[in-house]
Amino acid sequence: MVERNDNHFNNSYDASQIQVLEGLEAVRHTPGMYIGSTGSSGLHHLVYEVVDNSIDEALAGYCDRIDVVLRPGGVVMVSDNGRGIPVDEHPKVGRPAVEVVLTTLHAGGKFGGDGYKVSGGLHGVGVSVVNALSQWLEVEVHREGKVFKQRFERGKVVTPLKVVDTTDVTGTRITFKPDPEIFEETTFNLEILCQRLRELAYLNKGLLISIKDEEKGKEKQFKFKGGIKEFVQDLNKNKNTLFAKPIYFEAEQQDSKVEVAILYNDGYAENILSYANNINTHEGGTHEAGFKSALTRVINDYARKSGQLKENQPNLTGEDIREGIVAVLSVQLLNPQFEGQTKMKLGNTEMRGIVDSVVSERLSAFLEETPSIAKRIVDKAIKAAHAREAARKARELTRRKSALEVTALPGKLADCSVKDPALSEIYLVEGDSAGGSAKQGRDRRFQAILPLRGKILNVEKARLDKILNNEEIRTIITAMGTGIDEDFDITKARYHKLIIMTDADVDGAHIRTLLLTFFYRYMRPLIEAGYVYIAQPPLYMVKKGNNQTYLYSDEELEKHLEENGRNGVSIQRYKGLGEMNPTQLWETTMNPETRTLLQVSLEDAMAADQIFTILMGDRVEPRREFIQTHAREVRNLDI
Ligand code: 0RA
Repeated sequence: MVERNDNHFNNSYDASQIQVLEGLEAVRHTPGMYIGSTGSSGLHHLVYEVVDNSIDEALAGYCDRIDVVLRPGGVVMVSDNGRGIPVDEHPKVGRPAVEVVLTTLHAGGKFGGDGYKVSGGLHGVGVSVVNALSQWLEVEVHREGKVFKQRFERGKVVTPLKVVDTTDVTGTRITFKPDPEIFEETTFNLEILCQRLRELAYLNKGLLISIKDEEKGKEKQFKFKGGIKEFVQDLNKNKNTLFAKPIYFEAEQQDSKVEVAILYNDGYAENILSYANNINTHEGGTHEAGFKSALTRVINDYARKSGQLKENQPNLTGEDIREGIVAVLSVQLLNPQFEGQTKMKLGNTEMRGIVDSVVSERLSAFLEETPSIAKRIVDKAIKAAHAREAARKARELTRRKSALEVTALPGKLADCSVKDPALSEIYLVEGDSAGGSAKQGRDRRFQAILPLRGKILNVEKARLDKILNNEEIRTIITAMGTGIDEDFDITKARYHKLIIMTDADVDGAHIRTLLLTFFYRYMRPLIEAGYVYIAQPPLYMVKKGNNQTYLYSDEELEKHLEENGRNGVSIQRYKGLGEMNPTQLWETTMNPETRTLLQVSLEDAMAADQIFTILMGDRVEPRREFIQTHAREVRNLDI
C-alpha cells in the first residue's frame, strides 16, 4: 500500500517535471510568442518582466525599492526588498515554491494566497519565461533569517535550493544572462531601460527604482513622491500651464483602482497617457473612453451652469476640451484584456463605467470647489471651438481652390516620368544640397525628389489651420495628392512609396520624428497601407587602396574592421547626405537593387508621436540624448 502510494507520487512528480520541461522548451522554441521578439525589444522585455514581479510586491505594499544592475558580460541583476519568493515546499509537486515559480509557465498567482496578483498582458508572462531564455539564472531569497540560493541553466535546475547564509533582511534577487543562442542582440541600452524604469517610478508613487551600469559607471535613481502628479508636471516642463498644481484623484471601485492627474498648457496638442496595470495602453481602450466621455460631459455641464456657454451655443466637442491637456490615467484591475493591432488597447468593458463614474464625480467636485481654474479650462475649450470652426473654413477653401486650380504641383518637386502610382516613389530629402544630389543621382523614370528646407513646422504647437499654411507641409500634401485628415483619400496617392531621407544626426532624427508624427496624425492610412519608408544612408565609408566599402551601422563597421584589419584603412564618417556625391547617393541609398528601406509600421509612427510629445516638454539636454538614442533605434527597426 505504502509502495503504491510512493509509486503514484513518483509518477505524478515525473509527469509534472516533464510538463515543466515541455513548457520551457516551448518558450525556447518560439520565444516571440512570449516576449514579442528576439531583438532588442525582446531582450529588454526580460528585464521588465523581472522588475514587474517586484512591482507586484510593491503594489501589495511589501516592497519600496528595486535595484537594477547591468553587469559586465550582458548580466542583469534585479533586487527588491519585498517578502522574498516563498521557499516552502509546494504541496502538489513537492518542490520549493521558488523553484516552481521559476520553472512553471504562468505560476505567478497560483499560490501564496492573496496579495500576489498576476499583472497579465504584454508582461506578466511569468519570470519562468526569463529563466527559459537565459543562459543561466540565479535566484537569491532573503527570508526567515536565511539566504536561499538556486541556479538554473536554460530554464533547468542545476543546483537545488540551498541555504547559503543568514540574513536579517527580506527580499528577492534575480541575476540572469540572456541566452545568446536565443537573442540576436544581447547588449542592454541604458537609456531604453531608464525610460521604462522612470515611467514605472511615476506610476508607483514613493517606490525607489535605481539602475546602475557597472561598465559605463553610470547610476540613476527614480523616485516620485507625487507619482503621476509629478509625471504630468514633468511632461509640462518648459510649457506655460493654465494652473500650477495638477488636478489629481484616486479611487477604488469593484476590485479596481483608478488614478488620474490632469494639467493643461496653452498649447494645442492633446496628450493623454493611459495605463492598465502599468502597461502603456497606446491604443487607448475602455478606461480611456470612460475618461474622455466623463471629461466632455462634466466640462460641458459646468460651462452651461457657469454661463460661459450660452443656451444658443452648441456643446463643446471632446477635441475642443482636450486641446492643451496633459493627463495620465492609470488603472489597476484583476484580469486585464489587451486587444487591438499592437495589444495596447484595454478591452475590459467594466472599466468604461468605472472610470467614467470616478472622473464624473471627482472632476465635477473639483470644478465646483475651484471656479478660477474651471473658468480657465472652459475659456480655453471655447477658444478651441472657435479655432476649429476657422480651420474647417480654411480646409473648405483649400479644397475648393484645388478643385479649380487643377492642382498645380509644387515647383520644388522634381517629379518622375512614370504616371502609375504603384511604380512611383517620392523621396523627401532634408536640405537643398542633398536634394540636389538626389535629383542628379536618381532614376528619373520612377523616382521623384522633394527637398525640404529648414526646420519643418513644429506640428505639435500648431493647429490644423496653421499646419495647412506651412509651406513645407503644403508641398508634401500637394505632391502626395491625397489631401489630409477628414479629406484624406488614399486612392489619390501619386506615389506608393514615400521615402524619408534625412541626415544621420540629431537634426535628421528630429525631422524624421516630426514627419512621422505629421503622417501619424493627419495621413494615418498612408502608414497603414505600408506606403511610408525610411531610407538608410551609410554611416561610414571605409577605404583601403582603391577598395571602398559602405557601412550602415557601428556594428557593421566594427565587424568589417575585425575581419579585414585596420592597417592602411581610412574611415570617413558621413555626417550628412550632402557629403555624398550623386553617384554615391544612388549606389548606397537610392538604387532599389542595393538599397535597404525600412517600412514604417503604425507602431513606429505611434512611437514617434509619443516621443515627439515627450520631447516638446523636455529640457534640452535629455532631449538631445533621447533623440540620439531614438535615432539609433529607428535605424535598427526590422522591415
Ligand atoms: C508569491 C507570494 C509571496 C511573494 C512573492 C510571490 C514574491 C515574488 C517575487 C518576485 C520578485 N520579487 C518577489 N517578491 C515576492 C508572498 C509570500 C508571503 O506570504 O510571505
